[in-house]
Amino acid sequence: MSIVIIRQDDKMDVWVAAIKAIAPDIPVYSYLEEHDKEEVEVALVWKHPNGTLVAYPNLKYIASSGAGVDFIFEDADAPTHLPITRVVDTMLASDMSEYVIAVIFSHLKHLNQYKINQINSLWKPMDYHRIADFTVGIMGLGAIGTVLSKDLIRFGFKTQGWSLSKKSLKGIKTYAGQEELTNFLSTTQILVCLLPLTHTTTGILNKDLFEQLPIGAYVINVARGGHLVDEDILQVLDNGHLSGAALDVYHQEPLSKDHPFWQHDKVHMTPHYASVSDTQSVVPQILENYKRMKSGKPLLNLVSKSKGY
Ligand code: OXD
Repeated sequence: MSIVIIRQDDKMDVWVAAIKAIAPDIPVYSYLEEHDKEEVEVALVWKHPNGTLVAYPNLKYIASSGAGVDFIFEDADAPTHLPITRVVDTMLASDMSEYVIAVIFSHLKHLNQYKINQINSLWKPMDYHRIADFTVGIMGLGAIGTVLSKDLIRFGFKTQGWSLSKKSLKGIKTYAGQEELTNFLSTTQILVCLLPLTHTTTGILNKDLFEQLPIGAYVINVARGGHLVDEDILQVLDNGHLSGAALDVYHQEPLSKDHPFWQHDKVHMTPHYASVSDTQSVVPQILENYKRMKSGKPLLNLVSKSKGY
């Protein structure tokens, strides 16, 4: 009875070692090494190559090693009738919150523009903004959005949130559903997208949405590239409706070298690094679910198939 790890990045060995360190009795394999596929009960996946899960006939559940599970549903061959779990982790949430807050402060103080000015040897002081100048609107009020909202409030930001279904969070005004989206957008000067990627949210960051934000609004997408319509954001950045955007996720990762985002003065880019599952923090919950599966207890952090997250 074993766990297989299937991912395409360079962290396979780190995950195998992290599980072995805590649970030396549980056989754990990289999908690339020789192993008995019939013995495997759990697939711990992160952006696995499509089609790789079908090789395991006795899987009991699929575990995403991140917060997102969209890539599992995108694999038409994945056995999505099985239970799917995801990571809900305080470190993943606080890392994301720290990243978003760093980007917001950089925007307030024009640090991106000053870097560009420095490269051009340009001495050009600008008026700066203060925390009190902006209302931050968070789209997606799950575990990560909740931590971010608390941190923003601690810094003194006026904070509000929007989610697909109604949520109430201490200290912030919340909006829900399509019918309240316009009101939420019209009062949001810095928009942070933390939504899960599902059929409902694909392409939600589009021209129609951007035009409902106040002129000069700033957009931060740390969720998935699939939320954003790239041509639409370029259009509203170029016509001045948005003052800038910080993007950490893209339709294609790594982003192709000829994509216009790379050279755009108003786009601040990072390579899907805002918040990455830390093995030390996450492996205990992966093993807790393994134990639960073995003893017939309900799994933690189960994904709702109907919602897609
Ligand atoms: C995640 C991510 O979903 O890193 O955990 O994007």
